[in-house]
Amino acid sequence: MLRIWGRTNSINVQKVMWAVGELDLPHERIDAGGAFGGLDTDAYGALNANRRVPTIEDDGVVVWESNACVRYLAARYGAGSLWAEDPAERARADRWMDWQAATLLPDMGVVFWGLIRTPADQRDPAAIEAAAGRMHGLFRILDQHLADRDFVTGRQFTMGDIPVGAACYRYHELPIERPRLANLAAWYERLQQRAPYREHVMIPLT
Ligand SMILES: N[C@@H](CCC(=O)N[C@@H](CS)C(=O)NCC(=O)O)C(=O)O
Repeated sequence: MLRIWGRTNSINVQKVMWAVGELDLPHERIDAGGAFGGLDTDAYGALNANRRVPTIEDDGVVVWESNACVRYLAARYGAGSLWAEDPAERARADRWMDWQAATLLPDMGVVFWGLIRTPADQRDPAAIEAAAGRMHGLFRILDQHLADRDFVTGRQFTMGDIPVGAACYRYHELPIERPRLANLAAWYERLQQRAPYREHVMIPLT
């Protein structure tokens, strides 16, 4: 049985659970991290020396790093749906997965942590505003990419939509002003038609 360690309000856990939902995999999710703790035990450290969530274990295979978990599940269970066998097609998904983690997350993290997880009297408004400005610019790039595509790789939903899709929900839920990005909005509408997205990603920001 596939096991996933992680708390539901973590975007990185949400990516994995969304993939699990899309693939309809039998699984057990174990609350870990945040208020649940459990990351400092020897048993968890043996699974993931970084002591972060998510971690998955599938038939003896242990994977950590959320995007690596999504890729593993897609490769193992999602050939032809989440996973493209053609390297060029798969690269079209990979680049947006890496873009979410390496390019978007630094600024999005400042805004999310600043506005959602930091008490009002301890916030750095200038840093939040500057990061929000950069974040809008990054979503504008994704918006332009989506101008002639239903999903990030083309006509079909793939693993490439998962990290940026999870980030897109947060973007729309953050208490900030956003530019009107029509292509992004249309894609976000399409994502909302997917039950696993609604179940695992579209939950209150905490
Ligand atoms: N790059 C890692 C980041 C993992 C990470 O930082 N996870 C956070 C939650 S989003 C965590 O474990 N925080 C400590 C905790 O939950 O106690 C990934 O994508 O999986």
